Amino acid sequence: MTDSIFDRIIRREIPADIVFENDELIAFRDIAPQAPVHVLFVPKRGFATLNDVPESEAALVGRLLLAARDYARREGFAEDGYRVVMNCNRDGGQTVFHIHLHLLAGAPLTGGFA
Ligand code: DGP
Repeated sequence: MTDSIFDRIIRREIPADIVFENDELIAFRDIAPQAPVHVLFVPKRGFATLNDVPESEAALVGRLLLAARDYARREGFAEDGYRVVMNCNRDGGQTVFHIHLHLLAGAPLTGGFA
């Protein structure tokens, strides 16, 4: 389990622009957006990296992905399109060691987001 900056956001110890929350997930705007829409979807039960997620949590990872899709639908950009990315460890560009899914949208994403 983690005690990351995202755990501090979950505990409301530091502010964030929260756009979605339920019992097991939270989503907030990235502090350094790489696209017009850049939201991070974060499980409250934190694993440091995707490598640390046990098979028994497969459904949680599925719900994380579908929460991002549902947000895209609610916000009205699902049909135009979006990108979801999860970085893992150094070569994946991961900087916060609490798994999170990036949702990027709002413009054609032609470059390679890392
Ligand atoms: P990654 O490189 O995949 O670990 O992505 C971490 C992202 O988290 C990065 O895009 C910047 C964002 N981030 C880091 N610290 C904070 C913070 O305190 N608040 C918010 N909203 N985002 C943060």
